[in-house]
Amino acid sequence: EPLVNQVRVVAERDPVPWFPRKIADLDSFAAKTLSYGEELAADHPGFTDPVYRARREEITRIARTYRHGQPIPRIEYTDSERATWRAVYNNLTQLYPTHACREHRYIFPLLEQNCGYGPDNIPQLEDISRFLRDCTGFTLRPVTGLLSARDFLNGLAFRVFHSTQYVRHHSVPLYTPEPDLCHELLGHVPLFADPDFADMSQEFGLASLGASDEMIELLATVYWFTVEFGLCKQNGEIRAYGAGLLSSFGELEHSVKAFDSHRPFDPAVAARTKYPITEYQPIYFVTDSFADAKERIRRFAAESSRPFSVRYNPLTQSVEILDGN
Ligand code: TIH
Ligand code: FE2
Repeated sequence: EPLVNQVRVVAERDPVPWFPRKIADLDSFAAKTLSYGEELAADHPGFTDPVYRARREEITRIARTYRHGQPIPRIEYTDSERATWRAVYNNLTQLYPTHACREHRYIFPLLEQNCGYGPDNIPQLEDISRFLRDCTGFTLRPVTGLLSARDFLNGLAFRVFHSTQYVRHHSVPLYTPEPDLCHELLGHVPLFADPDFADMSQEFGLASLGASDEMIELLATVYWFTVEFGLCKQNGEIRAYGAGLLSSFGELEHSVKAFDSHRPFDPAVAARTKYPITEYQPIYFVTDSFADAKERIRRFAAESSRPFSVRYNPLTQSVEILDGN
């Protein structure tokens, strides 16, 4: 083949987007956080209440200056925030025995015993992060609001979960369209203590490193339909494991009995399904087990055209490039 053609082939190949290679590289994300609320309805109460906005500003300052390795600063929550937490907590814990998956129900009492979970106390990210590290090696990092899908997923490759630290607006305790501390602590945290679920989450992260924009979009969509809004079948019953369900009293109750909306989990199908972010989901994907979901996600990700593969080295907390260039 003439040299000129070969040169063109090389030049046309898309450059690999930058990605973090060691855990401290995640420090660079803070400067790129999307300003919060961009994707939400302008009439959301959180964005029109000046007192609430000021409080958010105060809390998110922590996330902007946080660096890897530091303890996550503790927050003294206000009476209003504690009342919101109590309402969310008391409502949801009533539903968990009949609506939450086995893994969530198993971990929850451990969080009450070890991390100060309870209706009268808002647990601190630092205590939870230490607990998770002992369980599965997952840790938390505070985040101001929405990261790009790429940055958020990249964090999971290092078993790092970016968590907000502010509480939802007091007017909307039972459903809110944005992540908040109730969503992170009641929805996400219990599952990150489960080894299979932790592995499944890291699969998303590893697949996202240096992936094309198109692949990031597909992975973020599969993530949405699993880690955020996934259902599973256990002992013949439909249960929730998605954090967006486990943190929303209204949608948790709705989702498990919305049989017409249930589909068997297939990443290739989920990846191309459209979804709303400010209302209940019209479609829920149902999986048998996290181990099975992880395997399907891994196979789905392996079909991507990324010219190299990666492996996480937990001893050095860094990513090794296995082949390619
Ligand atoms: N809707 C969820 C709740 O009310 O707790 C919050 C979110 C889930 C996913 C994105 S925001
Ligand atoms: Fe979430």
